[in-house]
Amino acid sequence: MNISGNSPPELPLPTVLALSGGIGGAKLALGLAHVVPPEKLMIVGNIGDDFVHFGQHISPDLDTLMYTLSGTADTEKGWGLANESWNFMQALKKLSGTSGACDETWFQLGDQDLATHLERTRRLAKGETLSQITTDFCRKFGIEARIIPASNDAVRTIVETPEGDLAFQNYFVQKRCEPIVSGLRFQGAENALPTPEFMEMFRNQLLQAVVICPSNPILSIDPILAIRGVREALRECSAPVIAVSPIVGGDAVKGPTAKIMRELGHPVSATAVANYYCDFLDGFIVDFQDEAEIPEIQKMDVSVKATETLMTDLETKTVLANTVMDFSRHCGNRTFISQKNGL
Ligand code: FO1
Repeated sequence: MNISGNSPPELPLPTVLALSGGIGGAKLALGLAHVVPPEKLMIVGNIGDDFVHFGQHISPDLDTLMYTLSGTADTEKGWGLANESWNFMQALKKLSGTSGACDETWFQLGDQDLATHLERTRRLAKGETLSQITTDFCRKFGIEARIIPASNDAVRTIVETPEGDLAFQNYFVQKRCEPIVSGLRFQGAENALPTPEFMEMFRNQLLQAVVICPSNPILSIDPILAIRGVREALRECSAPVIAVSPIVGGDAVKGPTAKIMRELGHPVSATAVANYYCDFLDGFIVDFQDEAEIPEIQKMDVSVKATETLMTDLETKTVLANTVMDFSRHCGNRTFISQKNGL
């Protein structure tokens, strides 16, 4: 309610839904934010990487999205804030030493970034949802598009290795992705509910496109798909679902995607990524370098387009985002595709 007692005007429902992890996905999310009117864009971020460190709730992918879309991200590192200071870390290192068994300085928290985690944790403890807090933070960062977590419930990626189970950040940052991955599980996903705003998108008759950003399919998108009802909603949604391959020239652009795919027995190829999503996919965008794989992917009844997928600056991000949106229009709606397939 506002001061006059009237309810605030209802915001129009967004019509483009993007699913994203951190660094790679956030690049396309930024491009989309430049080509889709901001009130029409909703970005759902992975929360499988979230963890509690020094008692603070850290949501790396939501923060990477928020910092990237607000233009405040450290684009060199891909995470954290630009022009960051590290006084907290330096003071912490002095106290904990470098050899102590309880040294927790392996996870770098910049001074300004720390404020995000402290304020989030304080508000979660007061009973606000992660979605409410993220929405409010984004507004304060001047972001007009909506960024929300995939769920307000806890979903935690557990990496199974020969050394035992590792929480995601212990695997990713502390152990630098070195242990062999024998399996992954998303603790809590089976009982977690998707955020209501996320599910509402699938009921929106005006939904134009669902975009799976070029994030790691196994580490960043799968924790979203594992949440109750999400994969089914994607299979049944009326709008075209378009994914962008994170593989370029048979390798991952950055990060451990290729290593993990290999260790889990998946070929490192655009085809393997398409196969991962093929039960709900209408369109798939591959890099020019992987063009030879198009006939194989088309066998999955998926439309495929080759383009330049490397995003090195704002222009390449917006060009790719425009290509994705044009391609989604080309892919048409699900009814047409179902008729085409005689389903
Ligand atoms: N990644 C690192 O490689 N090292 C870090 O010390 C680190 C700290 C960090 C702090 C806040 C935050 O939001 C993200 C941070 N990341 C760090 C990135 C993060 O661990 C991963 O990039 C994502 O979880 C993977 O998407």
